[in-house]
Amino acid sequence: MPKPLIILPTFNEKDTIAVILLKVLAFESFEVLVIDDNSPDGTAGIVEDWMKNDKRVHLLKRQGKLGLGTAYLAGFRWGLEKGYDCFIEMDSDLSHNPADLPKFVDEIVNGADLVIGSRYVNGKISVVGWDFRRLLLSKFGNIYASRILRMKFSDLTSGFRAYSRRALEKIDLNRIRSGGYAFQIEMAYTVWQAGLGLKEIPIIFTERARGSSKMSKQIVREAVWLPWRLRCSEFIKKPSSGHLLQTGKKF
Ligand SMILES: Nc1nc2c(ncn2[C@@H]2O[C@H](COP(=O)(O)OP(=O)(O)OP(=O)(O)O)[C@@H](O)[C@H]2O)c(=O)[nH]1
Ligand SMILES: [Mg+2]
Repeated sequence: MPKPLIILPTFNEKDTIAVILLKVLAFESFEVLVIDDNSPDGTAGIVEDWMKNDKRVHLLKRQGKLGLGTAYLAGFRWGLEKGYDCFIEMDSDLSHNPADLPKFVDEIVNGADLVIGSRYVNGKISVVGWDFRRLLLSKFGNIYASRILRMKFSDLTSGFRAYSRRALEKIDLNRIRSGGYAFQIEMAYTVWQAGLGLKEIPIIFTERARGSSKMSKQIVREAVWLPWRLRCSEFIKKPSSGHLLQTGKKF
């Protein structure tokens, strides 16, 4: 049986963190690492209270808001050192459904190195609560990135995903530079270029009902430039592309 670590980045998620912990810890084999960037709303305090009664909850406290990308990288390094072998990224705002978690673990057990929870499998849109503008931005952003990078995936920006230990050991985490959505794209591309196996599984994404979004224009700008930066890097380092476990197709 794998040893899964669910990594929950938090910045001002006091309204949802306890519910997420309850739902994730309902699965007996799961452990949780919360990475909190000194949330002014006291999110870390709620987690610390949980830790008094539950050894499966861990907390990394950082000094201030250092971004989603570096939060996940810190979580991966922490988990690798402690010997976990399945690493699941999940938002802490209830947009991702904890009931889906076992499906991610199953795919890792079956040999996938990156499992992406996709909102757009087979041309369907499985998003609840977004206005048209937000949907368009996400859908167009995904088509844009996958075309430029020649990766036939429907949801490269999804933040609900699982990595095998092998994937995180094989890629050089020190070379990952991006923050928000771009971080998800850069990680998927890096796993792909390492020749590893990727798979998409369908999820339903529900817009947060509480707390506030940390999305910004800067995060969108970064994601616009990233695919071109990654393509340019191919001129320096010859890629060995990975494979899509679902269909075996490539652009
Ligand atoms: N530790 C840490 N967590 C962050 C940071 N920025 C965002 N997060 C967390 O990352 C997750 C995703 O952030 P969201 O604000 O929900 O971003 P999003 O899901 O792209 O946007 P919405 O759909 O508007 O919610 C949430 O759990 C946030 O609390 C950060 O700088 N540091
Ligand atoms: Mg969110």
